[in-house]
Amino acid sequence: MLLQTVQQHILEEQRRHHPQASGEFSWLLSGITLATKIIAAQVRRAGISADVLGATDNENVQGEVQQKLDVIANQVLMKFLGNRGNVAIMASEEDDDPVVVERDRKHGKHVVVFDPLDGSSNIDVNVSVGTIFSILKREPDPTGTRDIMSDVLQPGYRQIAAGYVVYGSSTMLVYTAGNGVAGFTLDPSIGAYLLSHEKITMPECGKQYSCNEANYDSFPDEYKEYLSILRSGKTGRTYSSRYIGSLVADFHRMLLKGGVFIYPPTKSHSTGKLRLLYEANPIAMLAEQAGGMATDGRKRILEIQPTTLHQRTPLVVGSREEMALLAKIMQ
Ligand code: P6P
Repeated sequence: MLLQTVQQHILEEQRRHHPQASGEFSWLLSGITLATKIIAAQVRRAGISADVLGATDNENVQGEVQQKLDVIANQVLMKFLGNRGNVAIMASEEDDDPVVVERDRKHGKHVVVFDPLDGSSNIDVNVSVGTIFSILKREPDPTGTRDIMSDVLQPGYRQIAAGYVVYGSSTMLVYTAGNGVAGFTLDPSIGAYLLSHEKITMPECGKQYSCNEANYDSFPDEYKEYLSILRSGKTGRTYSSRYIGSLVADFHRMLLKGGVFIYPPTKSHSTGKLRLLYEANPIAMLAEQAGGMATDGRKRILEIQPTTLHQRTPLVVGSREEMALLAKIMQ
């Protein structure tokens, strides 16, 4: 395997697929790689640094108690994406509204939507967490007067790139720019993400499903039937249940091993718990680019037209065979 950094990989990709491309995208992504290296360093030392472990006294727009690391991760991403010069708007799970980079509002061609530290309630118990990002294009706005929400509320098929960093047993960046999925492992000894998974493809089927079964009683009947078939062996495969409660970690397993991740509507979240713009959309782009599928149970995630920044959706994402079975049940 080539010892290739993210920047080298992107430039290689652009040379192959977009020879006319400027270095804009690779410069933008360098903001994410730098920010997530800083976040990784903070996550790795959370237990020994009282100023980063634990919760703040604040709640975010979701009504969730903000962990100190949530705030740190959000600030770091805002700083290193905001100074790229080609990002006009940033929207975060942690903030009520999008942030406009005023000096780049007129000419900036990108919008970045992100969940700075997904699953952060797991940090105190040393469980993997992640950063999820979605990159959208926008037309320049010469007058600087366009409604910014029209640039943010784009359906997922409009993403030009998407990815995540999983802070697990190793720190891995997984991203796609529409030409397949690549994985990079952070080498802390040199502070660089190095290509470790050149082309990630999701197996056609798997042996694991991932779901919070504590919500089973409030699942719609079709999901109960679906889980019953997976458990029964009627597919010809026996399944194990794996659920960490951290989307990036649960999805990363599906991406590499195959299977299905299921977050249906529940009693407490009747429209689903996961957020469309900065969780479901980037995960769905990665899944499709790796040969898998992602729906809200019925509709392709990437075709959902967002109406609000923090809107939620049911999410079922995984291998083609498991997704085909669900589609058959939902007919
Ligand atoms: P539950 C973490 O809070 C998160 O947003 C995702 O990372 C994860 O998949 C989900 O919520 C877990 O939700 O209801 O199973 O605890």
